[in-house]
This record gives sequence, structure tokens and C-alpha cells, in this order.
Amino acid sequence: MRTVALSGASGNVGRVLRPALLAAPGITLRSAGGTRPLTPLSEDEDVCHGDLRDPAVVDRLLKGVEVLVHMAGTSVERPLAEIVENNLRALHAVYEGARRHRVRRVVFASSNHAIGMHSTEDRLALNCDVRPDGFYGLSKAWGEAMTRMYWDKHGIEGISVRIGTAIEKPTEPRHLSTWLGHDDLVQLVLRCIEAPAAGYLVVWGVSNNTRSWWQPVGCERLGYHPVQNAEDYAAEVLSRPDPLDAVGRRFQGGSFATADFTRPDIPART
Ligand code: 15L
Repeated sequence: MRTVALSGASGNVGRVLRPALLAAPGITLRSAGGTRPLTPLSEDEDVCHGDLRDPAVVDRLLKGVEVLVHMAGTSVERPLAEIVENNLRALHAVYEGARRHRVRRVVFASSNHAIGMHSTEDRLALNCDVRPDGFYGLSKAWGEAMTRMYWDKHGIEGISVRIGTAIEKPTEPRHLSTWLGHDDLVQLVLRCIEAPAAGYLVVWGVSNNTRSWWQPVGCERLGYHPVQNAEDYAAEVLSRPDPLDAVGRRFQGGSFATADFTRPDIPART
């Protein structure tokens, strides 16, 4: 059995992963919520909570842990000060804890918003330029770099998963390119946990979407083979109005790119 810690267990992605990891053979799960206590889903689940900037909270989370699936943090665009606390300082505290507790691997929830200012006409490889679409995306670029640094300097394996849109089913045209279905999400995270050796990797957290902007997904070598495809929902999605404005349709980050966008020289795509 390997002990896996899941931070952000009460968030949108954590809520999907938690029961799946608990049910997975060979895994003992410790789940961490934010400020509110979690009720264990079964007697096999260890739970904890608290502010991850506090080393004592991190120690409680990481003692005896082999793999940390780090899903905690602010997951939307917010003022810089909040992002710095939750996504930069907390990640640093978690990584220092990973050193103290000799955690073998961290699966880091990065985001497509680290590259969200690429055009929707671009098709991206994993070595594309980092082009954050806001402070949230910027924090994910920093987190990817931190994940790399702790592998390079301290030998903590790291997988930065650039998660697309992890929801039950696509609801708007952008999702036809960005969707990560729940079955694929679970498969991907399990492969990230179980892979015999990872070193440092960046991968796209995306399903096998016909209209994907991100191929190959980069984790085929981990054994991840996405089976869901947003195209199955295309007719339904395209029958409804697109909620994005012209700027949001122009950039891969969608509404995150629109937020506080002030360039008059870039014509919007209608
Ligand atoms: C993310 O990184 C966000 O956490 C999520 O709320 C979605 O906006 C998603 O990206 C997306 O791009 O659809």
C-alpha cells in the first residue's frame, strides 16, 4: 500500500478524486480540506484540514506520504495578494514539508491558464511559451517552475498537470477543446500516482477531444490514454449561445483572458 495525500479535497476537482482514490486498490488516502473539517467518507480515509501556510498543518498532511496530489489553492482569477498567499506561499510551505517528510512525488494541479494568452487558432506542444492570462495563470506558471526546481535540486519527482476544464460535461464551445471528463481525470491522476518513475514532467490534463488545442497530451508514457471526447456533446453545446465575448473567443484562456484586458491594438474575433 502507498499513502497518498490529496490537498484541496473539498474543491471541484478534489471532490471527484476523493472517492475514486479511496476506492483505488493499493492506495491509503489522506484527504485535506481547507479551513473546515472533513468528514471521512469511510473508516479507511484519514482526514485533516487547515491553512497550508502553517508547517504544522503540512506536517499533519505529509507524514508518511509517498505521493501528494496537490489540488489546493485559489482556482479562479483573484486579486494578486490573495493569489500570492494561497498559490505561492502555500505551495512553498507544502514543498518544504515534502522535503522534511521525504515525499517521493508531487502531482501539481497546474492549469491551462498558464498558457491562456495563446490564440485559439494555435495548436500547442508542451514546450510552448508560457503565456499566463492573469494572476491565477501566473501563479500556475510559478508553480510549474517550483515543481521543476524541487525535482532538479531536491529529487522530489513532479508532474505538472495543465488541467483544462474539469467538469462533468462540456457546456460551451470553448470546452469542446478544453474538456477533461471526470473518468479521464481519475485515470490521469491514478497514472500520475502509479507511474514507476516520473522525474519531472509537464502534461496536458485534457480528454481526447477532436477539437483539442493540446496534443499529444504528453503523459502517454505514464500510460494515460484519454477515452472521453467533448465532441460527443458538440451538437447540444453549439445549439446554445456562446457565453464568451470576442476577447474570450480569441484566446485559449477564455473569460480569464477577458478579465482586465485593455489592449486596444488587438482586434477582437467575433
Ligand atoms: C481552471 O484552471 C479553473 O480552476 C476552472 O475554474 C476553469 O475555469 C478551468 O480552468 C477552465 O479553463 O475552464
